Amino acid sequence: MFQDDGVNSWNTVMLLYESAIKKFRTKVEILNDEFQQVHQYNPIEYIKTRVKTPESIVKKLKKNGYDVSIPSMIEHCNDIAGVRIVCSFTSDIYEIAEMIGRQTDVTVISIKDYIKNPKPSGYKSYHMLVKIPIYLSDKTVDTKVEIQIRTIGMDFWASLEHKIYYKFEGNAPDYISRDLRECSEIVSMMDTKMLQLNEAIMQTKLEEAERQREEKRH
Ligand code: 0O2
Repeated sequence: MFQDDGVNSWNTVMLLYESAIKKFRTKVEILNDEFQQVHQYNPIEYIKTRVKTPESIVKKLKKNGYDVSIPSMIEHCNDIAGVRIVCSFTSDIYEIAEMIGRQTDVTVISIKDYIKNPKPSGYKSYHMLVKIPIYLSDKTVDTKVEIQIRTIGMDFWASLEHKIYYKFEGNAPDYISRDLRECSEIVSMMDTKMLQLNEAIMQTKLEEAERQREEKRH
């Protein structure tokens, strides 16, 4: 399938993508710990990572009309290394994205904001395509990672929609597609409500802390 006699052997390329995921996961965990110190809560509920399977890579290359070779997949398949960051609140998504963008060794290649511009399916998520340097023993290789940042609600919706999409092989009846879009709206309403609740709780906590400080002064 993938044959290449140059330095880009399949194993080396996969090692790079796996290393990029490892490195990125650690970065995000550190940011989460720092966020916990500053804001007194963990914005990240969980992180999922995966390296795309060879079958999936071949399918995507063929679908988009590219030849099936290692250089072609490095150039055209942007989501071989995938990191999904699932947050508590919509506001966390943008803060995390900014924190990632500020890392000096991360180069942001492109951003797709499917929260501000949802897909026709109702899909919402914030996508970042970045590259990070991977230091091997004799060279440094910039490696691409696709990051998807979303709330638990958006993740719940996307997981179910993905299953349904596959069940109908992309040809779901109209009423199912419509209901899924409606569910996406419900998830957005819930996200907004949860964010408002969290802000109200944080405000109450601040006021309580202020009241206690005042009591101590008198
Ligand atoms: P999988 O199995 O999730 O890995 P590109 O990836 O940039 O070359 P594309 O396809 O335009 O090209 O990228 P896009 O749409 O920005 O993002 C692709 C990924 O986002 C998908 O990966 C899904 O994970 C997710 N996604 C995009 N649209 C939808 C949607 O309508 N529903 C759901 N559930 N997920 C979506 P893959 O490669 O499809 O597969």
